[in-house]
Amino acid sequence: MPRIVEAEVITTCPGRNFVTLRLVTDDGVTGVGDATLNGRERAVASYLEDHVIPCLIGRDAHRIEDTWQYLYRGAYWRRGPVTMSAIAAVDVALWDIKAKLAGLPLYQLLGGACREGVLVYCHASGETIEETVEHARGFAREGYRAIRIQSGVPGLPSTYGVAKEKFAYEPAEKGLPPVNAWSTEKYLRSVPPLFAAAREALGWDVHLLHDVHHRLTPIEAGRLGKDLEPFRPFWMEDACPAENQDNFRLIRQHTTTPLAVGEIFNSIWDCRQLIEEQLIDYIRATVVHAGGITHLRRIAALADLHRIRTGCHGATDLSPVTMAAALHFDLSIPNFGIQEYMRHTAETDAVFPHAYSFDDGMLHPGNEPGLGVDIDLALAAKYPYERAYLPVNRLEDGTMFDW
Ligand code: CS2
Ligand code: MG
Repeated sequence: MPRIVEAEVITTCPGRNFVTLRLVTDDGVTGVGDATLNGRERAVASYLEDHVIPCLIGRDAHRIEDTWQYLYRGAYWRRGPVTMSAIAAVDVALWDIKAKLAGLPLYQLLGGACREGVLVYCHASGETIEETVEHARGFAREGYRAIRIQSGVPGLPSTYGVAKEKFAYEPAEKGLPPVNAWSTEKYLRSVPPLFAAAREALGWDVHLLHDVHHRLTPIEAGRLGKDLEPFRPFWMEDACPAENQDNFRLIRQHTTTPLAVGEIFNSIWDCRQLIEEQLIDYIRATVVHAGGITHLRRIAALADLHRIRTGCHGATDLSPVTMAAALHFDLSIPNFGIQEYMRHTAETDAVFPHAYSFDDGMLHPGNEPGLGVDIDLALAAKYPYERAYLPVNRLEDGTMFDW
């Protein structure tokens, strides 16, 4: 029986912070798990180093479910993004070890492939509609079949989702949290013309997605969903905050635009009502923030009962370890919908060498035993942690708002 004999938390910052748990068994097999919680990275690192790791040493690495239950029930203080990200890191590292010991790519242990590849969507953005559409055209030429479109809002100095550099929008700023400005009225006026221009330029064979990022009331979300119906969005994401899952009943009453939510969810309890009442169409919970593969499979199974598909979060603040694990998960479940794929920088890819690859609008995890991803410890050590924050958002009158 393989016993866990070493456990290490590696914090590295190749352009942005990542926290990785690395486990080693007594026969030298290693497993990695992502523990990155953007803007609160040290909290999860400490939860693992100071509280979880002492309990892992000596445990049977094959006992994934028992370890999950031990860390979930044994904490007493259940759920929350820090706890569930720490549990996720242990869970994924143990699945990596188990698959390596079996000599199989992880998806084969999860029931094998249900599809040939994993449909992904990328992020197109720009200060203006024209810039955004041009950015989207480039991705369409690269073979992406699904593109998220986000543009600047006329009259607002800054907003979510518009990349500063050409590469990708990176929601983590060194120093103290930058302050964005928000106006729902200006935003609601700006989105339908963006979709009209994108459909005009890209046609109907590409899926178009949009992220509202928690900023509307339910009735405003109903309004936007109705306005976008002629353009057939693939989904409207995070239409409003979802602590009160009832909010989505009101949105549902007013629009058939598909709804996606859940990237900030950390357990099945955050989405049970949304799923059981079919208030959403895609659940966005992720391997890294919703308790790992073990718990995310439960969420996907509940969603499948209610004809809801997955659409896992995949922003650059989820490391390549999460992307690899997500792809094995995505390949293996019957109700897969789509996978977000914000490409990491070359520095990040060098720190996390991986087997997953992109072709014809899809990703595949590869067939290396385990996850097919690792962390280069020597290279990781060259990028020390640098505290960084997500932006905050205020209305034009200064009222603190949702970002
Ligand atoms: C966004 C993320 O990718 C998305 O859907 O919501 O960029 C999100 O803002 C970041 O992951 C937050 O850390
Ligand atoms: Mg989002």
